[in-house]
Amino acid sequence: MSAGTGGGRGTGSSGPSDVVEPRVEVLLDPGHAGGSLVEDVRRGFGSAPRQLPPKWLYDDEGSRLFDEITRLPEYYPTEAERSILAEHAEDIAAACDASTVVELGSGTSDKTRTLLDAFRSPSRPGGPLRRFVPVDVSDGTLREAAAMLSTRYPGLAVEAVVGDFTLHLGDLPRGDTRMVAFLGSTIGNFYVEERRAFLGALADSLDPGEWLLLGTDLVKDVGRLVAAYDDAAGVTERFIRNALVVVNRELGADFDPGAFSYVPFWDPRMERIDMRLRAEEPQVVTVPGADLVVELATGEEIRLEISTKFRREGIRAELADAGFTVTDTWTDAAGDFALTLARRD
Ligand code: SAH
Ligand code: AVI
Repeated sequence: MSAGTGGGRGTGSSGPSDVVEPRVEVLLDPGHAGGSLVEDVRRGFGSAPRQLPPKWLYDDEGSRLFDEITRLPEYYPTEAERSILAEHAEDIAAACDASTVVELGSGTSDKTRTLLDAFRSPSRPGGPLRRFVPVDVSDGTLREAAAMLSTRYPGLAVEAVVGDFTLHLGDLPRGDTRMVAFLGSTIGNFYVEERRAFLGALADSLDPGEWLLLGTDLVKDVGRLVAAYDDAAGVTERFIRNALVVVNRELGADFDPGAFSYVPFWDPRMERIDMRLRAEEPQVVTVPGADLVVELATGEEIRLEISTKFRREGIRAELADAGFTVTDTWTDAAGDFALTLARRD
């Protein structure tokens, strides 16, 4: 997220003819980084291992680095999910009667275009999609994507929301039947308890009969998994290290990102990649904005992100617990990634 998100609630307007300018609603308050980051730093740096929620990875530079990650040869999830969408977007659009698509953690909405193409088809059984609501904490990336989509889909109402999907699910636009798309396996970046809370809150925010399209990366060969998060070009390392730069900028901290080494590893018990930074020397870091001093011994680690991998039966069970019934699941040819369509009970 950018410091100083700019704009206000509903800053967009309708343009002439059938071109609809994107509306951008800002739900993050302007002091977001100063408030919520302070709490996250105080709570996270006081726990063992020390940690930070992954949303702080996505300032403008973090969003740019993530985009670079999606094009790395080792990072297979984006292309795997794209290939499922290329093959099955029409099946998805035909299987659900939504006239609004909400996309959580939409980023550049790059893959989403394939889905929107299918939903916009005049021959779609439920009629063409009326509204698209991309939701992201990364203000600049979201605005750029929303403008691109309004140009590409004249007549589609693009109503972007700068918001946090752990806080703002209850504030999503209502009215039509909605399908919430949560792609990219971003759900894997939650801890188990957070994932349960998120799915519960999502179910609460939807009416019976509304839809969820969930992208999940599947458990596979450990060598491929580790390589995807420890790429030869070092882009993932820069992405993870950037979180310390964010804390320096937003809270005036004096982390030296170069004094840490990047330590990604597979946790077989939790079936997740764990991405940490390890102090290479003893350090005393001051974080004035959080009124905090962090003392790190050599070898001490900060966990910046996890990326959980899933099994089909686990996805079905977690969705059922939250109040969803799975109606379809599609995977890519290699069985690396799954897209699951589920209906709110
Ligand atoms: N959906 C895209 C992007 C995935 S990267 C894809 O499949 O490629 C994760 C995205 O989620 C980023 O754009 C990031 O800014 C956003 N994000 C991370 N935490 C968030 C939160 N708590 N609320 C809203 N967006 C969040
Ligand atoms: C956004 N999310 C699903 C990515 C992942 O694969 O867990 C973030 C990422 N972190 C490092 N590489 C990619």
